Amino acid sequence: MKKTNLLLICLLSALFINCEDNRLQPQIPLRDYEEQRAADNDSIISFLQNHYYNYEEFESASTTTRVSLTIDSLINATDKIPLIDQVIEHEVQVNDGDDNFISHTMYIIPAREGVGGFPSIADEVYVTYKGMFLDGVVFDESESKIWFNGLSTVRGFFETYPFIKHGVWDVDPSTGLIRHDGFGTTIVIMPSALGYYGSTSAPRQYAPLIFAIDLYTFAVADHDEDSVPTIDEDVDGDGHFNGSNDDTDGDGVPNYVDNDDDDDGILTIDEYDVDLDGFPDDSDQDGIPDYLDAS
Ligand SMILES: [Ca+2]
Ligand SMILES: [Ca+2]
Ligand SMILES: [Ca+2]
Ligand SMILES: [Ca+2]
Repeated sequence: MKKTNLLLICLLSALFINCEDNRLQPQIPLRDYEEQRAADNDSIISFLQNHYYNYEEFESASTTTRVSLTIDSLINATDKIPLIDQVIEHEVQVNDGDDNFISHTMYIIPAREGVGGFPSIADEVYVTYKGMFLDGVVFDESESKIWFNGLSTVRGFFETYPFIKHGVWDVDPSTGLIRHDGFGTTIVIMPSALGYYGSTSAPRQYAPLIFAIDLYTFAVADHDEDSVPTIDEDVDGDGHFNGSNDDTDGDGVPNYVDNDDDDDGILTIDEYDVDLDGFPDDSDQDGIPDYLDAS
């Protein structure tokens, strides 16, 4: 089967102007988010109770070796630890398209702890990954390391970044090739609303997704290159970058892609931290930093 990089659908498809807000515009109405949330969560809980993953392989593998996730039924392996006993729950708010935010639960398993720090949800990551449906069908996998731009994948994928520690790398003097070591691997099981939901270009509509993500390194994203990290341009801190609260000057361009956030004619990069003390400047000391203060 030809492998396509379905995560990149987000970048290429007109359905996903920006995946981070999951505002889909399909031909037929989307299913009710509340009903789908409940159905997906029931499917996921049942799946977690009845399956296990190859955790022994992850435990015994060398820290330089990538392990490919496999998940099997507990029916013939009753001595294995069920997924439900290994998951951490994480709530994520999703916009249902009418600016109602519905809380969805994603289930996270840190399969292998990395040695470095965690990216933010907005950062650029260098990863390998495997994506599966609950029935075990692999719909996407990259065994080769690739970069993903910040916020360019389905939400449940980038919401997992703060749960994966990166690794370290060096150059093998004998071959000149880069060697990676100590990278973290995290498994996430997510409802369809954090995946492709009802997108007509989805590999399967309304399907909960499983990903295993191996994180080699990352770069702090700054989409508009205004020197403010993208994660700090989520003004209200709700994890959504296109919200009405995230456009300080109200010009329709959210701060993370607006290089003059207060529309005062001075580029953000020229008024954010001019004295280079590591803090946003606030000349008139009114509590509003200069780059967000048009007055
Ligand atoms: Ca926001
Ligand atoms: Ca703006
Ligand atoms: Ca900006
Ligand atoms: Ca400005």
